[in-house]
Amino acid sequence: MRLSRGFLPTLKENPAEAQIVSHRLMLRAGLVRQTSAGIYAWLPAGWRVLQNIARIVREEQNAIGAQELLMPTIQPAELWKRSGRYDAYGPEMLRIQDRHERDLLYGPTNEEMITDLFGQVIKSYRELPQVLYHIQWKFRDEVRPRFGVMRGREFFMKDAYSFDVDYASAVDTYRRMMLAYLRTFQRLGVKAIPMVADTGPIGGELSHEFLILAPTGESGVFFDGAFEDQDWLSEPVDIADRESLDAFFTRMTSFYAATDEKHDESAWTDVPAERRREGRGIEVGHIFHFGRKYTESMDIAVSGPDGAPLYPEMGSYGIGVSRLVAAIIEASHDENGIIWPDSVAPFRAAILNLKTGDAACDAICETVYAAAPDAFLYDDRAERAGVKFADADLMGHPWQIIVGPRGAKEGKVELKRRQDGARFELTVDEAIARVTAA
Ligand code: 5CA
Repeated sequence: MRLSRGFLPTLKENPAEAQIVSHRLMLRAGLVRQTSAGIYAWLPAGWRVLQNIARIVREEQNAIGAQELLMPTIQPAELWKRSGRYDAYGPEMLRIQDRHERDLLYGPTNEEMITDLFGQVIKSYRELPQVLYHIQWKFRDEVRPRFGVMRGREFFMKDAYSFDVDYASAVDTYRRMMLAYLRTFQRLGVKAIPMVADTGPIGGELSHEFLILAPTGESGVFFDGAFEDQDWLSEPVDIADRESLDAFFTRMTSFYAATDEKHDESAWTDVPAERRREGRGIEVGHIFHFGRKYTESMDIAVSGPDGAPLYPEMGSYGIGVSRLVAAIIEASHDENGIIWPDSVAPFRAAILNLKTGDAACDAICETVYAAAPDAFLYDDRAERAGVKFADADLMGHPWQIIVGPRGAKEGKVELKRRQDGARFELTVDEAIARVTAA
């Protein structure tokens, strides 16, 4: 994309309404704009990040056999009356009436709808397990939406739902999902630590939340630093084998990790002092096993091995996709702006033309740009070099390809890595190869 033609509005000044760094940087880097309290439009750069996150989430869900579908945002109230949650959910639910005075709602979550769909399609225990998910907008009328997309009213969530024949099989599904989450967050370039959690209005007895360490987090967290060194992408787990899943879960839960609500001071003192990590965390994912809560209340059964009705065991598994954009920024920025992990960056590199109109600079920039016009943001504006450097740092591209008149004469460019400021003088071809390498 050419910056001169782009819908990429950067701001020099800090917006007064933004209290935390990710909110400030998201507005300043032109990722989002608020359209009403707690509701945001995603501008092109922000939408690219959101889609990159969704793609990684999707790949890891598919890898454990979950199937993607898409349910609507608007749901009939009748479904929630069947589960008994329509009244219980309270003022966080946005209730709507259509022209025929039928009660609808903007979905805050989808347990009821998926259970109903499941019941329409799956008739026998032989068709279990089923794991279904979608990535869709949710609405929760939060009393105090704040911190930008971190706690919005409308937000983008991946929510998966599982149906198993019995408890043991549901636990296997839960553990597979846990592994998928650890892999997802690692690929997103952040360290999210799973912690035993309360289940709240979703209900159920087995639950973990995943927290990213950041000073602005809403929960206090305590965990064993050894967790940060684990490589879940090369963890040898056979997801089709119960014993292998059990060994993985036992190893994973052997590291101490708890939010302040669940903190156990005596277990904490067993963690070697140099490995104790204490701080605040942002919840980016939450998984629940809740058994037959919805299948029973909504009377959704399949036929069991003996022909009698069998109520499947369920779990639900959320990832805050839009919240992750803010959480990644909280965990990865400096005083100049965002530092995007390669996997989620809206653009791989910015091409900074330090002297537009100079024939050599223009020619080199066009050559580089032509190599990957969708992955590169070409700063072709007639602006001062200082403005271009500042905007590129603010927007956080992993690489900057800097093209100035002196180097251009010799066919050379300067490559800068945003993460550590490392600089390399390279030929045009070398620079392209370096930046486009996996
Ligand atoms: N049905 C379950 C799991 S599918 C569920 O709704 N879980 S949840 O309430 O924990 O939400 C899942 C994730 O969505 C949370 O971990 C959080 O990362 C994100 N989330 C929840 N509320 C908001 C909000 N107001 N703004 C942004 N993200 C949110």
